[in-house]
Amino acid sequence: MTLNRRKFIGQTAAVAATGAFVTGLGNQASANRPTRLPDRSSLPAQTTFVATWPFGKQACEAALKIFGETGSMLDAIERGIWVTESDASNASVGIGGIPNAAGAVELDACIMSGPNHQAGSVAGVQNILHPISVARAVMEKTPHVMLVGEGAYNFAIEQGFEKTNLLTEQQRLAWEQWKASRPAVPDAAPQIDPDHHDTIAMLGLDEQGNLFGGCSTSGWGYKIPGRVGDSPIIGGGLYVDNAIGAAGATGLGENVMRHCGSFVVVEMMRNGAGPTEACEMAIRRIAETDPKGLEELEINFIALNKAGEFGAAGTSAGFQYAVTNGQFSRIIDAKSLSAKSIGPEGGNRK
Ligand code: SD4
Repeated sequence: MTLNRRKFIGQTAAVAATGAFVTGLGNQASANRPTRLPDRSSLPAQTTFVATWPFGKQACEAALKIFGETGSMLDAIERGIWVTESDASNASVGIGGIPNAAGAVELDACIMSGPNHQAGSVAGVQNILHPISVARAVMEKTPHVMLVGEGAYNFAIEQGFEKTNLLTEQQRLAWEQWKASRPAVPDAAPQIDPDHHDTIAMLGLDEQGNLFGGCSTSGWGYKIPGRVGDSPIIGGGLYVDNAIGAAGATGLGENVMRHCGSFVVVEMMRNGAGPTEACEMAIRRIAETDPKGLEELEINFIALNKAGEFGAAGTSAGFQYAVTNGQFSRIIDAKSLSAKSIGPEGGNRK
Protein backbone atom coordinates (compact mmCIF):
# COMPACT_ATOMS: atom_id res chain seq x y z
CA MET A 1 0.00 0.00 0.00
CA THR A 2 2.80 2.38 0.98
CA LEU A 3 4.65 1.58 -2.20
CA ASN A 4 1.55 2.14 -4.29
CA ARG A 5 0.94 5.45 -2.64
CA ARG A 6 4.49 6.70 -3.16
CA LYS A 7 4.44 5.55 -6.73
CA PHE A 8 1.15 7.32 -7.40
CA ILE A 9 2.23 10.59 -5.81
CA GLY A 10 5.52 10.38 -7.69
CA GLN A 11 3.71 9.87 -10.95
CA THR A 12 1.32 12.67 -10.14
CA ALA A 13 4.12 15.10 -9.46
CA ALA A 14 5.99 14.11 -12.60
CA VAL A 15 2.99 14.44 -14.84
CA ALA A 16 1.86 17.64 -13.16
CA ALA A 17 5.30 19.11 -13.73
CA THR A 18 5.06 18.47 -17.46
CA GLY A 19 1.58 19.95 -17.57
CA ALA A 20 0.31 16.77 -19.22
CA PHE A 21 -1.88 15.98 -16.25
CA VAL A 22 -4.16 18.92 -16.84
CA THR A 23 -5.39 17.62 -20.14
CA GLY A 24 -6.79 14.45 -18.60
CA LEU A 25 -6.39 11.09 -20.27
CA GLY A 26 -6.99 12.24 -23.81
CA ASN A 27 -8.19 15.08 -25.91
CA GLN A 28 -10.06 13.53 -28.74
CA ALA A 29 -13.76 14.10 -28.55
CA SER A 30 -14.07 11.96 -31.63
CA ALA A 31 -12.81 9.10 -29.50
CA ASN A 32 -16.38 8.85 -28.32
CA ARG A 33 -16.03 5.16 -27.74
CA PRO A 34 -16.43 4.24 -24.08
CA THR A 35 -13.36 2.53 -22.73
CA ARG A 36 -13.33 0.61 -19.50
CA LEU A 37 -12.58 2.72 -16.47
CA PRO A 38 -9.24 1.61 -15.08
CA ASP A 39 -9.50 0.18 -11.60
CA ARG A 40 -8.29 3.09 -9.54
CA SER A 41 -9.84 1.90 -6.30
CA SER A 42 -6.47 0.79 -4.94
CA LEU A 43 -4.77 4.08 -5.73
CA PRO A 44 -4.71 6.47 -2.81
CA ALA A 45 -5.34 10.02 -3.93
CA GLN A 46 -3.98 13.22 -2.48
CA THR A 47 -6.34 15.83 -1.12
CA THR A 48 -7.21 18.08 -4.05
CA PHE A 49 -9.57 20.99 -4.62
CA VAL A 50 -10.63 22.23 -8.04
CA ALA A 51 -12.73 25.35 -8.61
CA THR A 52 -14.03 27.52 -11.42
CA TRP A 53 -12.32 30.79 -12.45
CA PRO A 54 -9.13 32.40 -11.18
CA PHE A 55 -10.88 33.61 -8.01
CA GLY A 56 -11.39 29.92 -7.21
CA LYS A 57 -7.69 29.65 -6.33
CA GLN A 58 -8.11 31.63 -3.12
CA ALA A 59 -11.17 29.56 -2.28
CA CYS A 60 -9.31 26.28 -2.95
CA GLU A 61 -6.36 27.40 -0.82
CA ALA A 62 -8.73 28.25 2.01
CA ALA A 63 -10.42 24.87 1.59
CA LEU A 64 -7.11 23.00 1.86
CA LYS A 65 -6.21 24.98 4.99
CA ILE A 66 -9.62 24.33 6.59
CA PHE A 67 -9.30 20.65 5.76
CA GLY A 68 -5.92 20.61 7.49
CA GLU A 69 -7.47 22.19 10.57
CA THR A 70 -10.75 20.28 10.79
CA GLY A 71 -10.22 17.09 8.79
CA SER A 72 -13.68 17.67 7.32
CA MET A 73 -14.07 17.90 3.57
CA LEU A 74 -17.55 19.39 3.96
CA ASP A 75 -16.13 22.14 6.18
CA ALA A 76 -13.41 22.66 3.59
CA ILE A 77 -15.82 23.00 0.66
CA GLU A 78 -18.26 25.15 2.62
CA ARG A 79 -15.70 27.53 4.07
CA GLY A 80 -13.64 27.62 0.88
CA ILE A 81 -16.75 28.88 -0.89
CA TRP A 82 -17.27 31.42 1.92
CA VAL A 83 -14.19 33.23 0.61
CA THR A 84 -15.94 33.96 -2.71
CA GLU A 85 -19.35 34.58 -1.14
CA SER A 86 -17.78 37.20 1.17
CA ASP A 87 -15.91 39.00 -1.61
CA ALA A 88 -18.02 42.05 -2.45
CA SER A 89 -15.95 42.72 -5.59
CA ASN A 90 -17.21 39.50 -7.16
CA ALA A 91 -20.36 40.48 -9.02
CA SER A 92 -21.75 36.98 -9.37
CA VAL A 93 -21.48 35.30 -5.98
CA GLY A 94 -22.80 36.29 -2.55
CA ILE A 95 -22.54 39.86 -1.33
CA GLY A 96 -21.95 42.32 -4.17
CA GLY A 97 -23.72 40.04 -6.62
CA ILE A 98 -25.68 41.63 -9.46
CA PRO A 99 -29.34 41.82 -8.36
CA ASN A 100 -32.36 40.56 -10.23
CA ALA A 101 -34.53 42.82 -12.36
CA ALA A 102 -36.35 44.03 -9.23
CA GLY A 103 -33.09 45.05 -7.55
CA ALA A 104 -32.87 42.12 -5.09
CA VAL A 105 -29.83 39.86 -4.85
CA GLU A 106 -31.14 36.31 -5.17
CA LEU A 107 -28.75 33.46 -4.50
CA ASP A 108 -28.54 29.80 -5.56
CA ALA A 109 -26.24 27.20 -3.97
CA CYS A 110 -25.83 23.49 -3.44
CA ILE A 111 -23.50 21.01 -1.79
CA MET A 112 -22.93 17.27 -2.22
CA SER A 113 -21.26 14.65 -0.10
CA GLY A 114 -20.04 11.66 -2.11
CA PRO A 115 -19.62 8.94 0.54
CA ASN A 116 -23.30 8.89 1.51
CA HIS A 117 -24.60 10.49 -1.70
CA GLN A 118 -26.27 13.32 0.18
CA ALA A 119 -27.18 16.69 -1.26
CA GLY A 120 -28.58 19.99 -0.09
CA SER A 121 -29.63 22.99 -2.11
CA VAL A 122 -31.23 26.44 -1.91
CA ALA A 123 -32.50 28.63 -4.71
CA GLY A 124 -33.69 32.20 -4.96
CA VAL A 125 -32.72 32.97 -1.39
CA GLN A 126 -32.29 36.61 -0.39
CA ASN A 127 -30.43 38.40 2.42
CA ILE A 128 -28.27 35.47 3.51
CA LEU A 129 -24.51 35.90 3.20
CA HIS A 130 -23.59 32.22 2.92
CA PRO A 131 -26.16 30.27 0.92
CA ILE A 132 -23.69 27.36 0.71
CA SER A 133 -24.08 26.95 4.48
CA VAL A 134 -27.87 26.99 4.21
CA ALA A 135 -27.58 24.30 1.52
CA ARG A 136 -25.45 22.26 3.92
CA ALA A 137 -28.03 22.74 6.68
CA VAL A 138 -30.77 21.54 4.30
CA MET A 139 -28.66 18.44 3.62
CA GLU A 140 -27.77 17.71 7.23
CA LYS A 141 -30.79 18.90 9.18
CA THR A 142 -33.82 18.19 7.02
CA PRO A 143 -35.16 15.18 5.14
CA HIS A 144 -35.28 17.37 2.00
CA VAL A 145 -32.80 18.22 -0.74
CA MET A 146 -33.91 21.65 -1.89
CA LEU A 147 -35.59 24.73 -0.39
CA VAL A 148 -36.46 27.83 -2.38
CA GLY A 149 -37.24 31.51 -1.92
CA GLU A 150 -38.99 32.59 1.25
CA GLY A 151 -39.03 29.05 2.61
CA ALA A 152 -35.26 28.83 2.27
CA TYR A 153 -34.85 32.25 3.90
CA ASN A 154 -37.15 31.39 6.82
CA PHE A 155 -35.33 28.10 7.32
CA ALA A 156 -32.01 29.93 7.36
CA ILE A 157 -33.24 32.40 9.97
CA GLU A 158 -34.57 29.53 12.11
CA GLN A 159 -31.15 27.93 11.86
CA GLY A 160 -29.54 31.07 13.25
CA PHE A 161 -28.30 32.70 10.05
CA GLU A 162 -28.38 36.50 10.15
CA LYS A 163 -30.32 38.71 7.79
CA THR A 164 -27.70 40.57 5.71
CA ASN A 165 -28.10 43.21 3.03
CA LEU A 166 -26.27 41.84 -0.02
CA LEU A 167 -26.88 44.75 -2.39
CA THR A 168 -23.80 46.96 -2.40
CA GLU A 169 -24.08 50.63 -3.27
CA GLN A 170 -22.10 50.00 -6.45
CA GLN A 171 -24.52 47.31 -7.62
CA ARG A 172 -27.52 49.40 -6.60
CA LEU A 173 -26.30 52.27 -8.77
CA ALA A 174 -25.53 49.94 -11.68
CA TRP A 175 -29.01 48.45 -11.35
CA GLU A 176 -30.59 51.96 -11.36
CA GLN A 177 -28.70 52.68 -14.58
CA TRP A 178 -29.70 49.35 -16.08
CA LYS A 179 -33.35 50.03 -15.19
CA ALA A 180 -33.25 53.48 -16.76
CA SER A 181 -31.77 52.22 -20.01
CA ARG A 182 -33.86 49.09 -20.39
CA PRO A 183 -36.39 49.06 -23.24
CA ALA A 184 -39.84 50.24 -22.15
CA VAL A 185 -41.69 47.12 -23.30
CA PRO A 186 -43.79 46.09 -20.31
CA ASP A 187 -43.54 42.30 -20.63
CA ALA A 188 -40.07 42.08 -22.17
CA ALA A 189 -37.55 39.90 -20.44
CA PRO A 190 -34.79 41.95 -18.83
CA GLN A 191 -31.89 42.83 -21.08
CA ILE A 192 -29.10 40.65 -19.86
CA ASP A 193 -25.41 41.10 -20.30
CA PRO A 194 -24.17 37.58 -20.90
CA ASP A 195 -20.71 38.60 -19.71
CA HIS A 196 -21.97 39.08 -16.20
CA HIS A 197 -21.86 35.55 -15.02
CA ASP A 198 -19.31 33.88 -12.82
CA THR A 199 -20.11 31.13 -10.39
CA ILE A 200 -17.95 29.27 -7.95
CA ALA A 201 -18.20 25.51 -8.30
CA MET A 202 -15.69 23.64 -6.13
CA LEU A 203 -14.86 19.93 -6.20
CA GLY A 204 -12.83 18.13 -3.54
CA LEU A 205 -11.17 14.75 -3.15
CA ASP A 206 -9.67 13.37 0.05
CA GLU A 207 -6.91 10.82 0.49
CA GLN A 208 -9.42 8.01 0.78
CA GLY A 209 -10.77 8.87 -2.66
CA ASN A 210 -13.99 10.38 -1.33
CA LEU A 211 -15.49 13.16 -3.40
CA PHE A 212 -17.39 16.30 -2.44
CA GLY A 213 -18.61 19.44 -4.17
CA GLY A 214 -20.30 22.78 -3.71
CA CYS A 215 -21.59 25.57 -5.91
CA SER A 216 -22.73 29.13 -5.20
CA THR A 217 -23.91 32.03 -7.36
CA SER A 218 -26.09 35.09 -7.63
CA GLY A 219 -26.82 33.85 -11.12
CA TRP A 220 -27.66 35.74 -14.24
CA GLY A 221 -27.47 39.50 -13.64
CA TYR A 222 -30.86 41.29 -13.81
CA LYS A 223 -32.66 37.98 -14.17
CA ILE A 224 -36.44 37.80 -13.90
CA PRO A 225 -37.21 37.54 -10.16
CA GLY A 226 -37.60 33.90 -9.25
CA ARG A 227 -35.34 32.67 -12.05
CA VAL A 228 -33.27 29.70 -10.92
CA GLY A 229 -30.19 28.65 -12.83
CA ASP A 230 -28.24 25.42 -13.00
CA SER A 231 -26.05 26.07 -9.97
CA PRO A 232 -28.39 24.69 -7.25
CA ILE A 233 -29.62 21.84 -9.46
CA ILE A 234 -28.10 18.50 -8.55
CA GLY A 235 -26.81 17.05 -11.83
CA GLY A 236 -26.98 20.49 -13.47
CA GLY A 237 -24.44 22.85 -11.92
CA LEU A 238 -22.90 20.14 -9.73
CA TYR A 239 -22.74 16.39 -9.49
CA VAL A 240 -20.74 14.01 -7.33
CA ASP A 241 -20.62 10.25 -7.74
CA ASN A 242 -18.30 8.82 -5.15
CA ALA A 243 -17.43 5.80 -7.29
CA ILE A 244 -16.37 7.85 -10.30
CA GLY A 245 -15.79 11.59 -9.95
CA ALA A 246 -17.32 15.02 -9.61
CA ALA A 247 -18.15 17.84 -12.00
CA GLY A 248 -19.33 21.43 -11.78
CA ALA A 249 -20.49 24.06 -14.24
CA THR A 250 -20.32 27.77 -14.86
CA GLY A 251 -21.77 29.85 -17.65
CA LEU A 252 -25.29 30.32 -18.95
CA GLY A 253 -27.19 27.98 -16.67
CA GLU A 254 -30.16 27.51 -18.96
CA ASN A 255 -27.83 25.77 -21.41
CA VAL A 256 -26.50 23.46 -18.71
CA MET A 257 -29.69 22.58 -16.87
CA ARG A 258 -31.61 21.63 -20.00
CA HIS A 259 -29.03 18.87 -20.47
CA CYS A 260 -28.20 17.74 -16.89
CA GLY A 261 -24.68 18.98 -17.72
CA SER A 262 -22.57 17.99 -14.70
CA PHE A 263 -24.26 14.59 -14.54
CA VAL A 264 -23.32 14.01 -18.17
CA VAL A 265 -19.68 14.90 -17.44
CA VAL A 266 -19.58 12.32 -14.63
CA GLU A 267 -21.21 9.73 -16.86
CA MET A 268 -18.54 10.35 -19.50
CA MET A 269 -15.92 9.65 -16.83
CA ARG A 270 -17.82 6.50 -15.86
CA ASN A 271 -17.42 5.37 -19.47
CA GLY A 272 -13.67 5.81 -19.29
CA ALA A 273 -13.00 9.40 -20.31
CA GLY A 274 -10.43 11.48 -18.46
CA PRO A 275 -11.72 14.69 -16.83
CA THR A 276 -10.89 17.12 -19.65
CA GLU A 277 -12.11 14.69 -22.25
CA ALA A 278 -15.33 14.15 -20.26
CA CYS A 279 -15.98 17.92 -20.09
CA GLU A 280 -15.36 18.22 -23.81
CA MET A 281 -17.55 15.24 -24.66
CA ALA A 282 -20.40 16.61 -22.54
CA ILE A 283 -20.20 20.01 -24.26
CA ARG A 284 -20.10 18.45 -27.72
CA ARG A 285 -23.03 16.23 -26.86
CA ILE A 286 -25.02 19.25 -25.62
CA ALA A 287 -24.08 21.19 -28.75
CA GLU A 288 -25.29 18.34 -30.94
CA THR A 289 -28.82 18.54 -29.56
CA ASP A 290 -29.01 22.23 -28.69
CA PRO A 291 -30.27 24.52 -31.44
CA LYS A 292 -27.93 27.24 -30.16
CA GLY A 293 -24.89 25.34 -31.41
CA LEU A 294 -21.53 25.23 -29.70
CA GLU A 295 -20.41 28.87 -29.81
CA GLU A 296 -23.59 30.34 -28.40
CA LEU A 297 -23.90 27.95 -25.48
CA GLU A 298 -21.41 29.79 -23.21
CA ILE A 299 -20.88 26.88 -20.85
CA ASN A 300 -17.85 25.55 -19.02
CA PHE A 301 -17.23 22.44 -16.93
CA ILE A 302 -14.63 21.37 -14.40
CA ALA A 303 -14.11 17.74 -13.43
CA LEU A 304 -12.15 15.69 -10.90
CA ASN A 305 -12.00 11.92 -10.82
CA LYS A 306 -11.47 9.48 -8.00
CA ALA A 307 -7.77 9.15 -8.76
CA GLY A 308 -7.21 12.89 -8.43
CA GLU A 309 -6.99 13.67 -12.13
CA PHE A 310 -8.64 16.95 -13.04
CA GLY A 311 -9.55 18.91 -16.12
CA ALA A 312 -11.90 21.43 -17.65
CA ALA A 313 -13.31 22.57 -20.96
CA GLY A 314 -15.41 25.48 -22.15
CA THR A 315 -17.26 26.49 -25.28
CA SER A 316 -15.16 29.66 -25.62
CA ALA A 317 -11.55 30.62 -25.10
CA GLY A 318 -10.65 32.21 -21.79
CA PHE A 319 -12.19 29.95 -19.18
CA GLN A 320 -9.70 29.25 -16.41
CA TYR A 321 -9.94 27.14 -13.31
CA ALA A 322 -7.94 26.64 -10.13
CA VAL A 323 -6.38 23.51 -8.68
CA THR A 324 -4.87 23.25 -5.21
CA ASN A 325 -3.32 20.24 -3.52
CA GLY A 326 -0.41 19.57 -1.18
CA GLN A 327 2.08 20.10 -4.01
CA PHE A 328 0.87 23.15 -5.89
CA SER A 329 -1.85 25.72 -6.27
CA ARG A 330 -2.33 27.17 -9.72
CA ILE A 331 -4.67 28.65 -12.28
CA ILE A 332 -4.98 26.60 -15.46
CA ASP A 333 -6.42 27.37 -18.89
CA ALA A 334 -9.33 25.09 -19.68
CA LYS A 335 -9.53 23.45 -23.06
CA SER A 336 -11.52 25.77 -25.30
CA LEU A 337 -13.75 24.35 -27.99
CA SER A 338 -14.11 27.48 -30.10
CA ALA A 339 -12.09 30.60 -30.81
CA LYS A 340 -14.79 32.90 -29.43
CA SER A 341 -13.45 34.70 -26.39
CA ILE A 342 -15.16 35.11 -23.01
CA GLY A 343 -12.23 36.96 -21.47
CA PRO A 344 -10.84 36.27 -18.02
CA GLU A 345 -13.51 35.59 -15.41
CA GLY A 346 -16.21 35.86 -18.02
CA GLY A 347 -16.07 39.65 -17.88
CA ASN A 348 -17.15 39.68 -14.25
CA ARG A 349 -14.59 42.28 -13.22
CA LYS A 350 -14.94 44.61 -16.20
C1 SD4 B 1 -26.40 30.67 -13.66
N1 SD4 B 1 -24.56 29.21 -14.14
O1 SD4 B 1 -27.11 31.12 -12.77
C2 SD4 B 1 -24.96 30.37 -13.37
C3 SD4 B 1 -24.16 31.57 -13.64
C4 SD4 B 1 -22.70 31.33 -13.81
O2 SD4 B 1 -20.63 32.06 -14.23
O3 SD4 B 1 -22.21 30.25 -13.83
N2 SD4 B 1 -21.91 32.29 -13.99
O4 SD4 B 1 -26.80 30.49 -14.80
